Amino acid sequence: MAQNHLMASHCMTITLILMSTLVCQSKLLTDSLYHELLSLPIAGDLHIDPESISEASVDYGLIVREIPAAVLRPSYPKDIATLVAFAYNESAIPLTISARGCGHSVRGQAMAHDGVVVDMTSLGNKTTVSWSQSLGHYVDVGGQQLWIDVLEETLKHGVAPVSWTDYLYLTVGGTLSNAGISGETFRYGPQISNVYEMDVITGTGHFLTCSPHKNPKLFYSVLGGLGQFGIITRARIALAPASKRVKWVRMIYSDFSAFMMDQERLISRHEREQDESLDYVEGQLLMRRNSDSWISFFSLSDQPRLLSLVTEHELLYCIEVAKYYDERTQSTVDKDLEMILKDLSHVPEFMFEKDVGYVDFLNRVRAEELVLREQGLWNVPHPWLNLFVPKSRITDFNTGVFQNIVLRKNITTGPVLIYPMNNDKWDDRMSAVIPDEDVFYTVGFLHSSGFGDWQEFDLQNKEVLLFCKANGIKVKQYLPHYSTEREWMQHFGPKWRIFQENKSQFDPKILLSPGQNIFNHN
Ligand code: ZME
Repeated sequence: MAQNHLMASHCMTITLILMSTLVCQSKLLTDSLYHELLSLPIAGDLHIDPESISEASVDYGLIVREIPAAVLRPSYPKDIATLVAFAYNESAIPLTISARGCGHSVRGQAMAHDGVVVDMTSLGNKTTVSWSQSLGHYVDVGGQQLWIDVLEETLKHGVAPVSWTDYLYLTVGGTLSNAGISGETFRYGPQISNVYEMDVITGTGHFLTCSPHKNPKLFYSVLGGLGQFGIITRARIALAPASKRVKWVRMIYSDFSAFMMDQERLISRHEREQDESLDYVEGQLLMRRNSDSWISFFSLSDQPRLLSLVTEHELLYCIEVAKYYDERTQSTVDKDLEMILKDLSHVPEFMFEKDVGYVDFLNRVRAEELVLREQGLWNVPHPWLNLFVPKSRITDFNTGVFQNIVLRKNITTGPVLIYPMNNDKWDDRMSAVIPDEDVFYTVGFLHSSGFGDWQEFDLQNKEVLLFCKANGIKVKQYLPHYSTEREWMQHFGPKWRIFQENKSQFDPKILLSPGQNIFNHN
């Protein structure tokens, strides 16, 4: 072991000498910082080669670029604690630290300018499914693990998590630091509402287990905490018996008010508490301009009349629902679904149904990814904007944003998601911020900029936010991106004081996740 560390340190020293002749290093990266890092027992897991550095300098958004001093690929969670404890206790130079999973942030949230990016994926997969009298089935997974791997492992035991994101190649730590939302959220709450316990390395280098009963302040701060309080190395997640197949339905609306009323009915308490209710409710804005992002769901024989309807109306709205089933429920699922959908007001003859495997459904965005990769349209800028819009203003939002800004600009490529969820499935003690109405919509502009020209989308995003501000529509950003403290204070509203207080307890030296730009405004 000691030998290994010496060897590794030696290698790093040589690389260092080579590096300093190759790249223009930032002023902060003094020899003394490297000298100190090298003396740590984790020296062998620190990387400063150009490839490691440049990988950690970008994210899925391809909009911001921040160059770290080094990348840590920990062998064990305690290696992260060693790094953070060094940064907190010893480092003469302020050393920021960011946990990075797959780097699926879109505004540099997992970056650390002149700091250390912890490449969590080096920790690998370890999944333990357990059962207890009080909790039923649950799974312990590393913060670095992908949800697709959690799904695969839990299915071996006939169980699975109940709340998902649309895309499963994201890490557990990453989604729990935000919220983790999808079509299941209306019924089961976001992913952060389905966590029993976590192991967290705080900004002081302490390795703590937290839950609603043990270190509760840390538990509630970390969930939706944007990486500000600690690094999640383990999460214990609620499981339920897994389904086998899915009835997957899309219904088309030309009238926004009918669309909205039906969507709200489908997520209402009355509906969701029926035993045989829907498992998933989402929705999308359909336009000719972004038809690439929605047309493939429909059969070739249905596509012409859909394209003709969208040309006639310019804007269509689509409600997408799913009902999960297994051997036990397959004989009744069609009848149950028919009951749930029977009085809806979609355009007549514009309901489309598919029957797919459970994993194929949950992993549906992966199929889109593979197509986009094939076309060279995956690793392109993603100037995404995700908003939570209070229900009371969603009609004004439709008029001002969808019917005015979006149609007039006519630049939207990629999906535009719109679906409602229930406030009572969120826990206000957690750091995640939502509007304070019983029902609010998520609206996601998942722009893809095929020509590398993201600025025009950014201008549209700014116009949308300005419209909301000017009209008093109190939207909250999901996966928020702000650059001033004033905006962050406004974002957190009444939670700001607690958020700040928790910061000073768990990361008093402001070392963690600097890429969020919340506390590091000098
Ligand atoms: C770039 C891309 C995003 C391709 C498909 N998507 C998505 N489709 C549907 N829901 C999504 C999504 N990305 C997040 N949620």
